[in-house]
Parts: sequence; C-alpha cells; structure tokens
Amino acid sequence: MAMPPPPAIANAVRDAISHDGRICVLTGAGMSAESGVPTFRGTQHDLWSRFDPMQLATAEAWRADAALVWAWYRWRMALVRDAQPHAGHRALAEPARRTSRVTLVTQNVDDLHERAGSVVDAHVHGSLFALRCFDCGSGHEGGLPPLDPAAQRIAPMACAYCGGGIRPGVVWFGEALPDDAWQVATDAARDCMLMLVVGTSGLVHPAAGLPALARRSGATVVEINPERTALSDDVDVSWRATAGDALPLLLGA
Ligand code: BV8
Repeated sequence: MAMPPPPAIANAVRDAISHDGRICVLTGAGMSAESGVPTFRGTQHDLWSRFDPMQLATAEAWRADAALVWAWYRWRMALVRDAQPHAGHRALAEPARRTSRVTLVTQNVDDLHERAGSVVDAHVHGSLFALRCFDCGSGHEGGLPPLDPAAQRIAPMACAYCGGGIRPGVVWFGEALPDDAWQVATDAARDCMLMLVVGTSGLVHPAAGLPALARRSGATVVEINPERTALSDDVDVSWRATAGDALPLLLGA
C-alpha cells in the first residue's frame, strides 16, 4: 500500500485548487498497467521487448506487411477491450467532473480514461479504435469482424470509399501528432499551475517535452511513477508510487 502523498505534493494540489489554478494531467502507458494493458518499456512482458516497434508501429511497416501490423493491433484492441479502468482512472475522473480546471492529456491509445468517466482533452498519440483509411484517410464507421486470436496475420478491412486498407487511428513513429490534440496539450502545459505526470518513461517525443514546457512556464511538475525515468531530474517532486495507489490518495483528499 502506497505511503500518503509526500506533503510537497499534497500542498501543490491544495495550492492549485485553492488558487483556482489549472491542473494538467499527462498520462502514459504506466497509467493502464494495473488494468493489465502492457506498457512499452520497462518489464520483460512489455510490448517493445516482444515486438519491434519499427516493424509494427510505422507506415513503412504497414506498406511492407499490412496484415501483420493489423493482426498486432487487433490483438492489442482485444487486450484493451478485456481490460477495466482501475481506481486511478476513476480518481482522475472525479475532480474533472467537479471543476473544468483539469486538462487530461494522454499518450495512451486505449479508452480506459473515457470508460472511467473522464473526458480526455487530448489523445496526442491517437486512439486504437478511431479507424480510418490508410490511403484516403476517410473514417471507418463499421464494426470489427470477430477476431481469431491465433491469427499472426489478418487482412485489413477495405475502405468503403477507395478500397484502401483500414488502419488503427494511432500515431505511428515518424508521423506527426494530430494538430488539434498537440495544440491542446501545449496550451495546457503553458497555462497550468500544476502538472501531474503519471506513468510515462518520458522517452517518446515530442510528448516527452511537455513537462519541461510546463516547468519553464512556471508550473509545479509532479511525477508519479514506481521507477525513475528520463524526466525524474527535471520535475519538482517524483513520487515512487503506482497510478492505482497514488491518484486516489492524492485526488481523493
Ligand atoms: C514524430 C501509438 C515527426 C502507436 C506511439 C527527439 C528525440 C529523439 C527521438 C525523436 C525526437 N523527435 C521525434 C523522435 C522520433 C520518435 C521518438 O520519440 N522516438 C523515441 C522512441 C526515441 N517520435 C516520433 O516518431 C513521433 N513523431 O516525431 O514525427 C514528424 C513531425 C512533423 C511531420 C511529420 C513527422 C511520434 C511518436 C508517437 C509514436 N506512437 N503510440 C502505438 O501505440 O502502437 S508512442 C507509444 O510509446 C505509446 O503511445 C506511448 O506513448 C509511448 C510509450 O511511452 P510511455 O507511455 O512513456 O510508456 P513506457 O512503456 O515507455 O513507460 C511506461 C512507464 O510507466 C515506465 O516509466 C514505468 O516505470 C511506468 N509504470 C509502470 N507501471 C506503472 C507505471 N507508472 C505508474 N503506475 C504503474 N502501475
């Protein structure tokens, strides 16, 4: 069971709320770890030690073997569908319901924040389930055919407009982040009085630059992560705790 929040963190949250300051929450894969969604780095079960991101999470990989890439994303979609939001997701949803001063920015492509009742202001790396055509970009409304979990390769669905392959709505490496989401994220970083950085290794750019942007803009930056990260030296307080333990303690108060 996590220790109570370090006083510096409890004070920072209390300050922000008492001064009606804006709070920006930036989450990464660690936010969904306790829901059973594998992170990308850090454990032997993580995605990138089992699969090569450059082989699966790039437009080049799709051009080279769309069926391999699609099968991998169908597998991840099934994982997320079977997962449930945890107490940390719910703890984040509560204050956001009570005050519009909280901006939720996530690097996660899952929908666990939304299923916990949060409004996500920016999915900077896109969303698994926002399907669109790889060629013409048209959105794909239809559902997903049943999944054969053993399939290593699955032919993508065809676009109703141009016949192109339907891809997941995520941002692949080498692709630009969605302008609107990135604008919301950078505005929130600049305007916030407090930024909570939850469950990110701080290795994927440009999102990894948001905590430094917030700090340069005068915000107090608090990291919540059971491990040290690339960000730990550039935050005001780093709390060695999990999202599921820390957030209810911090936001429940
Ligand atoms: C771009 C969608 C250009 C896909 C993802 C500057 C320097 C170096 C490299 C670059 C740079 N600028 C750009 C790059 C290249 C690249 C990049 O950053 N590479 C890195 C790997 C070196 N960036 C890009 O390619 C970006 N695009 O630059 O385009 C451009 C510009 C204009 C026009 C055209 C092109 C696109 C980056 C987005 C890639 N897509 N996801 C998919 O999911 O399949 S990123 C993907 O990895 C996830 O979305 C996630 O965001 C990221 C993983 O990071 P984290 O979330 O931090 O997760 P991680 O596993 O690493 O860490 C988990 C943490 O949680 C750990 O610290 C762990 O301790 C902690 N934890 C574990 N359990 C818990 C916990 N914390 C709390 N509670 C727990 N229970």
